[in-house]
Formats: sequence, C-alpha cells, structure tokens
Amino acid sequence: RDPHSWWRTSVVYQIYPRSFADSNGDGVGDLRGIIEHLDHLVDLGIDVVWLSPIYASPHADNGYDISDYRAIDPVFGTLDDFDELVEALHLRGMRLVMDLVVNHTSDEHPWFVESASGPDSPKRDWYWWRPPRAGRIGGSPGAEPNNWGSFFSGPAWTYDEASGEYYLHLFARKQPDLNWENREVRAAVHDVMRWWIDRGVDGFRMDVINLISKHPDLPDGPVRSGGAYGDGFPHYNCGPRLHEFLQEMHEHVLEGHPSHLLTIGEMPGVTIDQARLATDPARRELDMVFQFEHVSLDHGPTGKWEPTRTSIDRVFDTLVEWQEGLAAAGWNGLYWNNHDQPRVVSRFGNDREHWHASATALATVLHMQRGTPFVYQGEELGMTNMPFSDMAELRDIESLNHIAEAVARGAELDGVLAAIRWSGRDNARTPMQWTHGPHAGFTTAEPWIGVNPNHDRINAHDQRGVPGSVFEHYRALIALRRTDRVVSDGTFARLTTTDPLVVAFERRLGDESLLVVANLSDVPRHAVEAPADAVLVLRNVLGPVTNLLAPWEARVHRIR
Ligand code: TEU
Repeated sequence: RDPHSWWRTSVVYQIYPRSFADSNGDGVGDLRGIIEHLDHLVDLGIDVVWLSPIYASPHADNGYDISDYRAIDPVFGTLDDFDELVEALHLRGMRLVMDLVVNHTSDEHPWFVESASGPDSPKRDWYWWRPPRAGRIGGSPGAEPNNWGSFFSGPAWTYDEASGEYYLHLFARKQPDLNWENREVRAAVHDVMRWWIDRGVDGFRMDVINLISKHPDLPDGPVRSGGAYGDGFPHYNCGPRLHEFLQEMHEHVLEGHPSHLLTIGEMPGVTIDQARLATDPARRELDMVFQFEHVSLDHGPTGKWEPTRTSIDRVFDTLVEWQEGLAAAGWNGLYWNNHDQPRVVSRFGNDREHWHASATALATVLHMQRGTPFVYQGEELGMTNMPFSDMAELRDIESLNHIAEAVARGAELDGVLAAIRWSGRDNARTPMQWTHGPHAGFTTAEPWIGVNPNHDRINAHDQRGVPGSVFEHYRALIALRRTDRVVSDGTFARLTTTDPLVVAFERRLGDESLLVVANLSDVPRHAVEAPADAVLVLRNVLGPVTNLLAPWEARVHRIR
C-alpha cells in the first residue's frame, strides 16, 4: 500500500467543538470535553478527527472569524489542552485535521486592525479596499465599489468612514476577505500552517478555499430580476490564480513532510472539472474537495431560503456523476452532513416513520462509494433537524441576517421561519445527544443553543454497543472500509435499475466485488437480484431476506 495515500482507507469524523461536550459547565463545548469522549470515536472506528475552528475569535460566525491564528479561544480551553488532545488522539492511532479559515479573518484580527488604520498602512493591501463607485458619495446607497451581495445577506462591502473607502467581505462584515494577490498574505498563511504542523497536526480542511482568487478588477455580477445584488460568484469562484496558489502552498508547506498531510478543500459551487484539477495527485494541490451539488438540489432559484422538494434519485444521480467524474484522476470527499447542512435523515430520509432505516440506508449508500467519507457529530446516532419554533431559539448569523433582511423586505415571519427550519444551519448545531438525561448529557449548565427534545430516544448511551442501532451500523460500515480493499480501492459502477428509487452499484477490485442495493423510499420495492453465490455482508433491517426490499432497506453483498 502506498503510505502516502493512507487517507484512502480513512473515515473522518467532524467535531463542532461548541456543540460536542462541555467539560467546565459554561454551556459551551470545549477541548477537555472532546478529550473526555474519545472512547466514542474509538468505538466508532474513526481514524481522523477534523475540528471546526477553535482559534481566538469574537464568534460572529462561531469561530469562522479568527482574530488570532496561533491562539486557542478561552471558551474552548488552552494550548496545553490542545497539546493534550493531539497526544491523546495520536496515542489512539487517530490523526487531527484543523480547520484553516484563510479566505478571510475577523475584523478584530491585528492584520485587519492595522490595515484599517489608514490608506498608508503597510498592511492596507492585505485586504480588498476600494473607493466608492465613481460619482457616488461613500456610505450612500449604491455607492459600493461593485454590486456583489454577501453570502450572509446585504452587500459584500462595508464602508469605513475614517478612510472613505470600503472593504470587501464575501461573508459577514466582521469577516473581511484577505487579498491573496499580495505575496506577504500568502507567506503569512504558510507560516500559520507550519506553526500548527510543528505542533503535531496532521492536515487541514480549508474553508471556502475556492474563493481565495478574485478577478482583480472585481467586476459587477449579473442581477436577477427582483434581486437586490449582483452575483459575484463567477468572478471569485475558482478564480484565475486558484491553482497557482494551491500549488505554491503545496510546495512551500506540505511537500516533504514525512507522513503525508491530509488536505481537504471546501469548495461551494465547484464543478467536477475544477475538482479534478484540484485533486489530481500529479498536480500537487489538494487530496480531496467537498463539492456542494448534491446538497444544493433542494434549493430554489433564489437559493437555500427558497427550499424546494427534490427527489432522492436526483441526489443519487449527482453523486454518481461525481464518482464517474473523479474515477480516473482525483478523489471524492463524501458527506451528507456538516455544521452548515440540515440533518440528512430529516432532509433526504424520513425522520418520522422510517427514522432508523432511512438513516442507515443513506449511510450505506454514501459509505460504500469510492472516496473518503466524513461523519458529522451526531450523524452516527441519526440525529435529526431541530423543531425551532421561535426566532429567539436561533443563533446562526446567516439565519438571523436573513430574517432581518426578509422582514425588512416585507416577508411574513412565519414563512421565513419555515424556510429556516428546513435549510438553517442551526439544525446541525444543537448539542450532541449523549444521554436521555438533562441537556442530553452535553452540559450541566444552560447550553448555548437548545438541545433537541428527541434526545430521550436518540442518544449515544442507548446506541453504543447495541446491535442494530444506527451507531452500530456506522461502525460496521467504517470497519468494512478499513478491512476491505474493494471498498477503499475498488472501481465504482452504477447498475441500471427499472425502479428509480431502488439504486444499485458495484465496487470491483480484480476478481472481487461488492454489490450495493438500496430502496430509497417509504414503501417496499423489488430488489435487484444478487447472484446465487453472493454473500450478504451488511444489511440495515431485520427479517427474512426476500426479493422485496423493505422501506429504506439497504444490502451489501460480496461476490467472488
Ligand atoms: O461555509 C461556506 C459556504 O459556502 C456555505 O456552506 C455557508 O455556510 C452558507 O451556508 C452559505 O449559504 C464555510 C463554513 O463551513 C461556514 O461555517 C462559514 O460560515 C463560512 O465558510 C465562512 O467562513
């Protein structure tokens, strides 16, 4: 086996530290909370942990706004706690991947404070400062340097009275975009990476890394009818110098490390062709990317706040396109969930009548693909969306900004809340459900965001070591990847079925193959027949195996 691609047999577990486990009773999860729960990850069979940001931050976007890249935010603990966590993970044979958020910093980062001190600041060019649009008075409506909207509502520009200029922020106004055109910026990012590598980290998940290269002219984007802002996406998605920047980072930071460091690029809006360029090992950029196509199919024409129903077979079709598109070169990062996405069992499964079967069927269909699967905390328990009933229960800046903007536009609050219940990121951020006890065993205090009331029936305590549980199904899937080279290295081929809601595919390596069949619906359907000598290696429902698949039944057969 090639030791340089160790991650081909790995499964990554994402921890959102704020919501994982609170050790000191302040209602917020922390590093010691993670250290205390490592047995959960060991039981699951995980071998890589990705931590969402734990750096010093004003927490405008829960840590995706960093004010010091070399410090742990006190709410999460100390550098000593961090070192202890690294040691504890390594001792158990696990690796640690850090979140690298370098498309933007916090506006409270000293780099930005310095940059904002005036047009003559030596760091002025580290961010994107621009004068008002010609003929307009700074700060007046429409005077922004271009028409781009921010991902978090409102314009992508904020006016600075003192200098009479605007700065660019693709996300919140407290998240100014770094100017990667400036080589000092790139060198500073490389330094940060080396600092954490020297501290023992094993890789990076790079936040919106496809947005770091902007078209230097920052041209206006097309405005859709009725829309308030232009769509700048074509001018900063996989921009002109993206691949150059990634190759430079590889050469300056990642190359030559004794055990290959894992790199995962988060790339909303990335196409298969761009992803292949970024993950073809011969090009020395990244190991894998997160694409967003399969989690955008239920977004309407104006985006996530106009959710539409999609059919699960379209979701599967999209994943198949990615399997085929990255078969010859490149590698897939496989995920249903993360801290930005609603819970998959509520979104594409059926969290009411077929909660267990749909959670485990969706897991099977994803984990048996070629690529590196990611499990987001609580997914292995079948955690569901949160029944938010009031605005006061929400915490996410994206949702709160959207409410303010929509209501100002005259939208009905009820309708806005309904969309947030479907698409909102807080669905993924409710506390990890450890027990059926108070606050789900997450904290002894009032948690920073409400616990899902269903922790009385969905929790780790009731599932770990319990045959047939969602947790045990994930454990079995992860074990199969680690022990079976067909899962990690085999080819992927979709098998055509007459019923679009029954999906089937084959994984093959030499003479061995696995046949995966799943019914992705609420009613029984005809199974795809396996050859007579096939052996059933995994199944998510009980009862006799017949030529009918139960609702959301998934089977994995081995064929020799
Ligand atoms: O997310 C980037 C991203 O494009 C979206 O998933 C975003 O969360 C939003 O839903 C757009 O509608 C990354 C992080 O994962 C996210 O938590 C951060 O808020 C964002 O970047 C900014 O750092």
